[in-house]
Amino acid sequence: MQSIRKKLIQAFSESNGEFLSGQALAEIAGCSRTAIWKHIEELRKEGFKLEAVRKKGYRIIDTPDSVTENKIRLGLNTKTLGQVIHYEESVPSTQKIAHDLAGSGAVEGTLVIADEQTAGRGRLMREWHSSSGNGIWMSLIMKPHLPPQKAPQFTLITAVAVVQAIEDVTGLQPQIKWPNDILIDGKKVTGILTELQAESDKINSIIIGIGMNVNHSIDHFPDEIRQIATSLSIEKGTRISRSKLVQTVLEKMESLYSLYMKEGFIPIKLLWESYAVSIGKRIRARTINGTIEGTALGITEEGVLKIEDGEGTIHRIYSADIEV
Ligand code: BT5
Repeated sequence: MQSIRKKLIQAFSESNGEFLSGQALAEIAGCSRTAIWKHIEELRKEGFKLEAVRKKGYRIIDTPDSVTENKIRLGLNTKTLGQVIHYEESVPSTQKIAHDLAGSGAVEGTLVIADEQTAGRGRLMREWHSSSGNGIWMSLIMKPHLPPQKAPQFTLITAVAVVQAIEDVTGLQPQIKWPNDILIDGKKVTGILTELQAESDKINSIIIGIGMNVNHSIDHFPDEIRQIATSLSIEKGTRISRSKLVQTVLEKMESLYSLYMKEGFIPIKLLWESYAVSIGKRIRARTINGTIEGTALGITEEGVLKIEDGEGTIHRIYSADIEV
């Protein structure tokens, strides 16, 4: 069933709004015309508007404002990332589902996405506010053949992919605050959570959680984050297609990941630094071992933040919360 739907969506993606006959669809999907008709009805129930014209066939004329599997697949231009999609309306956390899937043989690029999270989380088990229908709450499973020490670089690769996607889709110009915050005008619009399933010398899976505030108005945020959070729609003043953003994040991520696997971290580092908010500025880094104040010099070739304090000592920061 599922593979027929996949082929159908793929055919509509490639048809660029042209009609596809029932016969052509049946041939592409390898099933009967009755089966095609049933799938078309399912798509209609999901909110897709399909025009049916005698002797011409079907074409999609409108799509729902959703992040369902079908909606993300329609027009997705990737080879591996997002080729398997698990969509749920409401889950405690996409991260938890992705961990379970990764542990039971999920392929690289598997995407878990939900309309709502009831127990979304950030680093150190902090709460991640994930209200229904207006954000992107997703976890991506990656399986690079690399040692576990490389995993933090994936936070930085993802940050670059998210910034590029936001720029492409909205024209806004976000900045990155090391290691995992994407900001617009100093307010957080996206958080990234990179987690690992690994053995001592090799990564089994990296689970990359991405939380993006997209169509929130300020009232959607609870009091405690109203001063520090924003959404793309608040910044842009219009609604933004969540599915288009998901597709673009996956596309950017796929090309940055391939660049990284071919050429290493240096090209990513250069891109990352061009979007970073804190480089050259005085910052305060709160780590589990205490607070360090100084000038942010940049990141190392491993993605570690370097801070020079008042005495000229250079500190290497592996994990911290940064105040700019
Ligand atoms: C993060 O943690 O920024 C990582 C957030 C990752 C969320 C994604 S959503 C999909 C996947 N499934 C999950 O359960 N998680 C991932 P951290 O740097 O620790 O920031 C957490 C802090 O951000 C909180 O303590 C709040 O201050 C603030 N915060 C919470 N919700 C927010 C929101 N929606 N927008 C902006 N800031 C928020």
